[in-house]
Amino acid sequence: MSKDVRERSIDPASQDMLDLCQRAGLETAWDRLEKQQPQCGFGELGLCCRNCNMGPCRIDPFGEGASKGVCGATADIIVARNLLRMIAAGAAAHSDHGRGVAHTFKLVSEGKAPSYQVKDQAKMERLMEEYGVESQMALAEAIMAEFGRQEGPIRFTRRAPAKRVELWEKLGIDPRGIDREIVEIMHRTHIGVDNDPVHLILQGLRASIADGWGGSMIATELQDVLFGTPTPTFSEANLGVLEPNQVNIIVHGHEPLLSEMIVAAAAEQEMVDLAKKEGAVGINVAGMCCTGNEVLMRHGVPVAGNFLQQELAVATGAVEAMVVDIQCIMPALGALAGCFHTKFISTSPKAKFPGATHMEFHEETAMQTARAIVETAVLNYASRNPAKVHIPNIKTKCMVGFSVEAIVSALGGSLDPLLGAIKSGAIRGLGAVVGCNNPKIVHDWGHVNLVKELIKNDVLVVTTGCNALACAKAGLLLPEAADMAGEGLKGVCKALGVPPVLHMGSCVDISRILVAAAAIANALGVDISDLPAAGAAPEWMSEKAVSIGAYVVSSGVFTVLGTVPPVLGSSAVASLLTSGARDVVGAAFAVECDPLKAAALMIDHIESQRRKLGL
Ligand code: SF4
Ligand code: MSK
Repeated sequence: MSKDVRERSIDPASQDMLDLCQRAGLETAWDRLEKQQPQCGFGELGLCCRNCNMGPCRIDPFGEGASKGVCGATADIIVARNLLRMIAAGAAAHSDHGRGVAHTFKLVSEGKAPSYQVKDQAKMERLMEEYGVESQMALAEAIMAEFGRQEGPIRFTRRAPAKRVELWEKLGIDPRGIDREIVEIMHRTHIGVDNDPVHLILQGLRASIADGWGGSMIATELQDVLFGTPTPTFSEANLGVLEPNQVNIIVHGHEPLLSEMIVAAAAEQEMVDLAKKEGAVGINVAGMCCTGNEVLMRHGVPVAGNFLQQELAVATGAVEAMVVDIQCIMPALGALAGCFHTKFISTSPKAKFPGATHMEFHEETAMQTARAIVETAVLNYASRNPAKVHIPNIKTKCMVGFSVEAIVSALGGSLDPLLGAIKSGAIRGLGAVVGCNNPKIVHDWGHVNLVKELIKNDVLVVTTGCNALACAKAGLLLPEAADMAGEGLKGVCKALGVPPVLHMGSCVDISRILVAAAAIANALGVDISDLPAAGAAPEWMSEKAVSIGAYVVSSGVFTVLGTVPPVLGSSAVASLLTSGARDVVGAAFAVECDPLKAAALMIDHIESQRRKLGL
């Protein structure tokens, strides 16, 4: 094996496939990152502006060239505006996902989406009570109205502790409608509108709160209503879940709306019989990224990998169909799929890709589309070239599906045992570790090392997204992983039979972490910012992660980023985010690329919060 694959990933299955890709001349994201070197220094610092056609303008960070854009915008203004546009894009992505689920829920209540039913009636009734409405239809309409609401508040923001809501109101960042806040960012960052960096960033926080406590939370809650609230279940993770003798269908992206139907269609006897007729022994659906997390935690569907493994999965030559919906899908997949028999199938009316076959999904005909996709995959099995098949024989068992409801139930019906363990010091605090992969960081290295260090120090970890999948592959989502934890956490996990790292779902399910944090803060009679808790995104890359970071900090949680955000071109913005924010929202960001040092920062913070609480 060549040396550099170990410099690209710590995951043996990925190393195996990277080695194969190198030998076969198949290009991956790591190769393309190399070809991008050196990356634009102005872009890295956030110092270039294309917001009008007098530009593009860029500020010389060494103070020798231009210090202002043509309009007079300074480094501080340009960096703040660029950051805000990242937040807007991230909040838009999560919230449009939430809107899609809300739209489906509305169609179900109108009887227009026969493929779907309400699976969690009790949760729907709790939501109806929360909204003060009497019918499913009224709930659907009230939730849909959250997006276009001209005045606040967004209902779910009131799940935050009262002190937090008061603070948001005082700061003027209690969000109005979700769409309104995103539009206002685009307006304020247009040339010649808002040119005060602090004022700009406060609007970024407001829009991000509308994401976390709005769009993302709507997605989570209604997905639970439609598809069931996750409960702990066992499955497997990594490329070894692909089956050599079965039709392999990968569902990739973020929305479970179609993938739920694909899982059901692939289990139909008619489809299985067709697969057998085509020479396969069955149909194997596997997940990727957050669509993978969704079907993993609700159905135990095995997951083939996280963000940086999407190309590696196709390169196994054993994938009949790579079915994608929205977000985190590399446009490179089309050309790569063209080197194999793999059908690259796009399904969202919002997302088309070069080299893809488009089989458009609509809620009204979801099951028919799912069947057509599964049939396409099955009929493609005969085109598989066995000489090109290489599936790494590597997969790991995992325990997933810790919704807040499931955590409370594992604790025997209330949060008290958890609070007791935190108070006694058996559990020092909570670490929320989330986010993507990024080839700038050795794949999974940041995730796995940070999480291992936290649990070793008795910090209970909750995880979502690609971090959750990195932890699954590393065996950290198993009750046995408690042996890697410190004595206190180990004792609690062994007593409850749970892993020291709790899988809470997909990216939008970071809203579950907010709900859990609010519940713990309320039980202790404090604000979220007082809790012995810290967050981290060790390998983040997406704009959604920027919005997530902003709403997590706005909610009062100290957060460590493992890749550097493009803000260092403005010392004013950088210091606002890393220290000034503490005086405003009670929490701030830190940037630390070394996962062990990042863990140390989180542990220091947790210990100092414990001292302040007198624990
Ligand atoms: Fe340049 Fe100002 Fe236009 Fe940006 S908005 S491109 S800084 S002139
Ligand atoms: S999939 S946003 S790479 S976590 Fe949610 Fe992973 Fe990040 Fe996409």
